[in-house]
Amino acid sequence: RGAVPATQRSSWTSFLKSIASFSGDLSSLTAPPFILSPTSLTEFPAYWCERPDLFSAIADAKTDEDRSLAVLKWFISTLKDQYTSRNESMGSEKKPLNPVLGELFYGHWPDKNGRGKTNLLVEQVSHHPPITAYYISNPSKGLSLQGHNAQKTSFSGGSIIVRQVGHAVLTVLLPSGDKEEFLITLPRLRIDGLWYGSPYIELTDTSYIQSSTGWLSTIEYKGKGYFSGKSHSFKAVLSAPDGALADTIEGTWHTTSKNVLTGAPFHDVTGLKEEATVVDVEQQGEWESRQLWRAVAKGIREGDFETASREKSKIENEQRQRRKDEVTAGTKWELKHFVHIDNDPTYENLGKLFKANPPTEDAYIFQHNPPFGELGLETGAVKPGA
Ligand code: 0T9
Repeated sequence: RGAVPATQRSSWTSFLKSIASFSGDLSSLTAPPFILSPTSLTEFPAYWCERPDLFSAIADAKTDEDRSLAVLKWFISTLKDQYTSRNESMGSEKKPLNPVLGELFYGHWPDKNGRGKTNLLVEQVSHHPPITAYYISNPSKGLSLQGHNAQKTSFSGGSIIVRQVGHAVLTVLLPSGDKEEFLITLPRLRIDGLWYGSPYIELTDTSYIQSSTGWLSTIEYKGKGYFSGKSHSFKAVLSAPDGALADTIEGTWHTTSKNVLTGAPFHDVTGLKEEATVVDVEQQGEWESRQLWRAVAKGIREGDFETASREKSKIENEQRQRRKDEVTAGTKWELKHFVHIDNDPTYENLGKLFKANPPTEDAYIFQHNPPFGELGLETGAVKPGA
């Protein structure tokens, strides 16, 4: 149990017991200090774009097949950042701060080498269960990614099993004026290494990227002992609109992969990622994640867990009071940037093509509304060259 500090052993054991006997919203359980991260889940959508050149390259592909390959390459290249970056920066997976309703996170990646500027906007649209909605856009390239994330968790064989609920839709405005959409579903996660106090994620099962042109990527995830025998392995198959197999890619998503048919290298994430540019915390509004969690994060970073937990309670109490006041006043919290719809037509229509399970999902639609503009972030995707 090497990674658990001696003084936190019993508290880690009881935390694991509470996970094992609990199913539902893990984010609300109190965990021992050594496993706490100073970062809120509202920052996580930034992982979609920490390789902004690969995102922008989607717009430069010339054929439907090449565009689907570019989307697959970008998607696979996000996985290392999404699922292993806490291990790299903090030594293991950690428990993120549990966002409050209305929490916001804004950022961007600057224009460099003609790749265009990429904007990131995130809003916490539900607290219990936690649901995070995001909109990422590169207007000069005609690209936008809209999605939301929630999790359903259970415990099995000593690991936490996380089914991701939600999906993303990537929209590409083509030079012809046509619009191509990609429905992106999300892999399942297994959180291993809990007993030793050094949790890490393995991806399992299958996820899909379905284009409105009919091209489909089917991505299978395996850990140690399958395909290549290595952890973080995947195999992706690209099929044409008529179902014919066009390409097979194999490798490990946190390093490199290659095209099995041609032997050509496919993705490579051994190089550096690029974190989003975010305004200094001093200049952030009170609902912006780093400002909102400032005192808690400072406590966690400095090992002052008394302050961290006192500041966390303050935020939680303030939230509880807010919800009570709304009930008394008969009002409802208004989302700032998104509108909820019960049935996403893009999910339903594209999902049919690969028999998505579930067959329908809800979505949060970005409203292209202020103060998006005031933040110096361009609204919406515009036609390339327009
Ligand atoms: C969307 C991602 C998601 C969010 C996190 C499961 C998890 C919350 C959700 C799925 C992102 O695109 C990708 C990466 C990591 C996921 C988190 C890993 C994790 O452990 C947490 C859960 C809620 C816990 O904090 C479990 C308890 C903890 C002690 C284990 C480290």
